[in-house]
Amino acid sequence: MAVMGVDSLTTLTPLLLLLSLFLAMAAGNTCTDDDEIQCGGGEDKCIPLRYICDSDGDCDNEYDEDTPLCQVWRNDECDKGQAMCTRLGSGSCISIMEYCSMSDPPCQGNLDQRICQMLHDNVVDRLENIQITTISGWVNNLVRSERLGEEFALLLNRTMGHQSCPPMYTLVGDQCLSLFFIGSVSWGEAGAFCETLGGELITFKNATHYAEVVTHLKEAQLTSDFWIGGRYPNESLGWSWIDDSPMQLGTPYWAIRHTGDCLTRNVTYPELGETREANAGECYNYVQAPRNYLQGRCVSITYNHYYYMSDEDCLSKRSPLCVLTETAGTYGIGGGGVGGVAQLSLP
Ligand SMILES: [Ca+2]
Repeated sequence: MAVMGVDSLTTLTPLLLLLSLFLAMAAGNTCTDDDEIQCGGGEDKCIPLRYICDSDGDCDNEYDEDTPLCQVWRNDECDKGQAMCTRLGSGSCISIMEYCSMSDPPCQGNLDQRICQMLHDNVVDRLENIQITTISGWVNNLVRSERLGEEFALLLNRTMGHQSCPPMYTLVGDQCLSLFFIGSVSWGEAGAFCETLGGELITFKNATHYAEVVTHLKEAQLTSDFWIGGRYPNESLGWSWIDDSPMQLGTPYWAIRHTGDCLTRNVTYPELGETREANAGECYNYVQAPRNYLQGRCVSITYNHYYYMSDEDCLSKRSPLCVLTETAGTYGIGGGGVGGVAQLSLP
């Protein structure tokens, strides 16, 4: 029998210590074993799934023995840790883990979906604290589409309904706007669409007005691109609003674009009749929209450009951003929210 000498033991001990420290660190935070789940509540400890509701507090916070959680975990239909799964015309008790991961088709059954969320998050929590946040494989497409419907209704309410505005419009500042993010059309079609709603594509009166609308888009958490009432009809009008008044160019309205080219910029001093390169010919990698050479003759505010204005191809498809132009009238009856009521009063 080989006996390890004293010398080799003393060399080995620090290595073993280091190794065990490494293993301990690796076990922290996330559980590497598929059959394990983290304790939660700030505890890094991982416990085997079978320790959930085994009447023994394994997590220091004892979330693994939470009474409401265990009522679900130990259900009447099946053994502890199992749930009745009905799919493809037959039902059987399977482990909760399997139940939650089953898809195409998913299990039909009475298991509280918060359990599946907990397993998905891989963190034990008290049942009342679990929020269903994930749309994943264990939710069928019906549930998924219903969830999308709820989000859609929420967005519609934020963008196309207000008691002070007619249907399809919401109040932003002192104007009724329609942020028709659900459809996208060419610039000309967008204008026609606004007209059918008693409005026109929006024109910005000044920087404050512009900031107000952009802030609303951000708050409504929209991610669409919108057509506004600016375009380049010909050289004599240049960039102008649909009433032919000139659009102000530059900051704070227009987007900047990065360019691979290194470009110098000119400054002009009309009093001196002089134009020269800015900052002694220093070169810059950004240009500001609209382009000098016309690629797009229509003005859009895009999500890509954080809703700064940019010149875009008039045939590209974007959502209409309409402003109500009718100044009087009574709209709808009763209610509120989408299609809501009210005497319309605009300045
Ligand atoms: Ca336990």
